[in-house]
Amino acid sequence: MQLNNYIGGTWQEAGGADYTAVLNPANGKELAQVRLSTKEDVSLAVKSAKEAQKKWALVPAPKRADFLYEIGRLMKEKKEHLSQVLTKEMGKVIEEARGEVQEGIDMAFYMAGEGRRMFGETVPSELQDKFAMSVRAPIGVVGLITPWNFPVAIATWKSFPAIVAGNTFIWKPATETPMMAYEMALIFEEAGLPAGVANIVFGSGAEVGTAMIEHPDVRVISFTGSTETGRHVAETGGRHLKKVSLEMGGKNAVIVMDDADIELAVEGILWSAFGTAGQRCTACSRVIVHTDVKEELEQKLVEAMKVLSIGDGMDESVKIGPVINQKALDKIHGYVGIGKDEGAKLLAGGHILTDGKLADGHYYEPTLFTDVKWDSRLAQEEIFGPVVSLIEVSSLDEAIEVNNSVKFGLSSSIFSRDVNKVFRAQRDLDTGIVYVNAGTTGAEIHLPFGGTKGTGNGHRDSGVAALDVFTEWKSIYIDFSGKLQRAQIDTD
Ligand code: UN1
Repeated sequence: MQLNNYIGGTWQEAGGADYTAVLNPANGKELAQVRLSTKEDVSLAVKSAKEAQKKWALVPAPKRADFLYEIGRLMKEKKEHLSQVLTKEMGKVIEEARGEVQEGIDMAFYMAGEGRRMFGETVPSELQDKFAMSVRAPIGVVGLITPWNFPVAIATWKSFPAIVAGNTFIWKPATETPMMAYEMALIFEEAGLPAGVANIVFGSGAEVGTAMIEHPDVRVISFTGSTETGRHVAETGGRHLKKVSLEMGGKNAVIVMDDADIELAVEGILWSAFGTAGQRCTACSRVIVHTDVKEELEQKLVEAMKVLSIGDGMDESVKIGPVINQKALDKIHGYVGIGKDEGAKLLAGGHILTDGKLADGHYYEPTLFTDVKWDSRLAQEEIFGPVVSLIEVSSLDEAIEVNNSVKFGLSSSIFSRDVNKVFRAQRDLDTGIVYVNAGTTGAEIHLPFGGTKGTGNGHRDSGVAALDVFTEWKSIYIDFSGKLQRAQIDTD
């Protein structure tokens, strides 16, 4: 199967000479071939998006929303198919794949609702017989660059607000997960979305991503991915005076206080640290534990980790699937080595798994370190795999300080039954998302998603906040006095 670009409502073969193969991370089998696009392919897509945007902007927002309702309905109808493609392509277990597709469906219906809201403000004017209001205006052609770990959900967080607000888009999915983008293109086509509103260009970040960022007609870039690439996107986009919305790394922590429900904390840690094989931006990578419950937590975690089944995510009984590719596996294993060198104590895991059926895939054993120093590399750098570090603290203040010591600020969590501690924590934890008595994952689509410090640059995905990325504010003054009134002068 060869995947082609979707440009201007037609399927077009990319102009590049190279192909990449899409491989199932669970068993190494080839799923599809993708021909890589060039700068010229991006130009074609931008041209068609620009042309389409002129008309699309004039379609009333509730009518634009009707397409999103239809897209949501089709996603719902194809939910099982989409989930299976997602598991095969990306590796997450089928139950989680269904959850991710559901996130996309929810986003479709939620953003469709915005077609009848998209509130601006009407405010009094300081002058008589003058009317003042602000409206959200579309920006034009926007560029979306999405990662492989949530190949559908994150794309919907960006593309659906872009659509409802009257923009058209070029979407470059990650090279590891083009099949989900292809499936979405089929849905856009079936939903009857006008040609050129949605354009998908397959290819590398260096060629396609750069061409999108440098193209003068692409006015916004919304990017989710690594901090390193995000910095490059911001620098290049900045030079071209573009609006750049970045969603990057995390080093998320669960705090377990001495008054916590330990069983609940164990469940929360397991789910958020090892679910998706630790490959969520929101994954728990540190556990900050109070001295008085450290030993108990360690024992219970080690015990609970023993029953986590690892394997191909298509098997309904499997809890942890493979990691995306060999490079990821090497990186994760590299960090385990760093942890050992830094003197952290390995309590469980620490191996690449190659036994039996696992031999052809990329599997890493869920891994737990303890006695980790808060400022060590293991505790400070993003690993993006099933590796957790326990850090001991003796007070809430110290826990918050350790949580906030990393350069990222996406998600944090506290397990405590003391309402005073909980309220202090939700105020003082410096992340964009805070959970109380739950793990660090599981953001809902109608709230802003994003983080502080090295995680982002002040923008948010999903929620109404996403509209801020894909609209400009326009302030409109209508003078019906019949004479020239001068603001700040003729006010008496
Ligand atoms: C991500 O890992 O980049 O909050 C997205 C969550 C999911 C989305 C994660 N709803 O874990």
